[in-house]
Amino acid sequence: MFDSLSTKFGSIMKTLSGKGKITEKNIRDAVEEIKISLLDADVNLRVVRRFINSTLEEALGEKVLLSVDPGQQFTKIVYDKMVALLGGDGQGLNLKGKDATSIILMMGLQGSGKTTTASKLALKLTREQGRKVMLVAADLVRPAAITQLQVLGEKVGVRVFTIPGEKNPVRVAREAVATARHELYDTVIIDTSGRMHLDESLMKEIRDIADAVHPDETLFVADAMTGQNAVAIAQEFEEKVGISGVILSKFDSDTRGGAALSLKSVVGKPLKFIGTGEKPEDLEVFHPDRIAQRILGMGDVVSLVEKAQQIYDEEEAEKLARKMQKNTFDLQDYLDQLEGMNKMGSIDKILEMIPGAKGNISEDDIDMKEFEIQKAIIKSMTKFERSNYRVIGPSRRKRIAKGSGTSVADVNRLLKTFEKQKNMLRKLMTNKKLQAQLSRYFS
Ligand SMILES: Nc1nc2c(ncn2[C@@H]2O[C@H](COP(=O)(O)OP(=O)(O)OP(=O)(O)O)[C@@H](O)[C@H]2O)c(=O)[nH]1
Ligand SMILES: [Mg+2]
Repeated sequence: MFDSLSTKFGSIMKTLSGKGKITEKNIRDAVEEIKISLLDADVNLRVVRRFINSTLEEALGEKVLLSVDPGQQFTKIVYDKMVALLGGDGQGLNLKGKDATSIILMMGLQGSGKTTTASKLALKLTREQGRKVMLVAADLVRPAAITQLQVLGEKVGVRVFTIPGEKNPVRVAREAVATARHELYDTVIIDTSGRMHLDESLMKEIRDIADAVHPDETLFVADAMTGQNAVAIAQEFEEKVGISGVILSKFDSDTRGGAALSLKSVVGKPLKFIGTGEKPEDLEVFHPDRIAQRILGMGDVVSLVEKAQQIYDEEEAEKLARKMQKNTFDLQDYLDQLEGMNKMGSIDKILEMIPGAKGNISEDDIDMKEFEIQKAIIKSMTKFERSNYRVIGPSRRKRIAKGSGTSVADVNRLLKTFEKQKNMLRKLMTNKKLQAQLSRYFS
């Protein structure tokens, strides 16, 4: 998501950065280009207009035109506006303490991802917050819906409440909540049915369930792939039922992302989570600042480090971040990264999070076979060579190539790639803002 938007923003910002002086015309041109790329990305027209006007107003102020680094000032303004557009500070769920029973109601159109997301949320709340969660099968429309939730519930180790044969979803919801209170579950997640299109009976059904159980969170699940349509539907749910937050599913899809950028602004409700895949773990808290950084091509180092942290143990991740900060990242670290990569998920997802990686690293670089070759090469190096790549001259290259069953050209290529990465990391780490972010993260 946001791929082409991010590429375009990257080049717009690049034109302005580094200029000692920029004129009003430069800014107007850049803002015009931003406008076009937002519209191209399918962002709601009203949202674009508001975004553009407020950016222009601020950017034309003296602060930018007369500042020492106008390009940077301009980027900061666009970044701040983007964060605001996406919803300001990230927001989690508003649930009661564990001594009471909190209720989450999932809603949305058919196929938007309600059932999958309900189970992802159950896993997250169980695993990360130690909550005792009950899933409730209140989709009684689609015949296989109950079984689907049961299968998912089993996968994530969460109980699924059903009443066999019952046709009234309100009764299922009510009884589930009563059971949960009685058996001291602190969280109840109710999966409801979706319809192909908005219709009165769907709205009424959801409203009746909400009236019966008084949910703490009514989460609207929107499919990122439906684009602008998702915005209109969310608005409808907000008017008819009331929503407390939005979850954007299928964020991993190859869509332009305009819906995500418009939702908060049009519906006025925060985006709380994003679904990033089909597996139960693929649900992330939505952080407006990180997404804004990703869109502006500033990358998403914190998410990346967090992801790494889930895989390696904490100590390892911290070591890596410190190395990145101190620029002592060596071939051994590179090897460790390569080995961890399979575990971290698709290369694409990772590249998206590395600032400057998109566009700088070509398709060839992300060839898995190439990674295997690189691993073999580093493994044929001595410990000394791994930590001092500069000593690897022609004769060592020959030996390493032979030892790893590769060619000298392969070794040369690996060293070049490594050097490029190292330089990229160095540049990244001299970026004060990111550095501050990292040290805040690891303090
Ligand atoms: N790639 C990807 N697929 C997803 C994501 N979330 C859900 N899906 C897939 O989308 C499809 C529909 O998901 P469901 O959870 O069944 O959707 P639903 O809203 O419950 O559908 P109904 O109950 O029929 O209304 C499934 O194949 C899911 O695996 C996501 O974040 N990424
Ligand atoms: Mg469902």
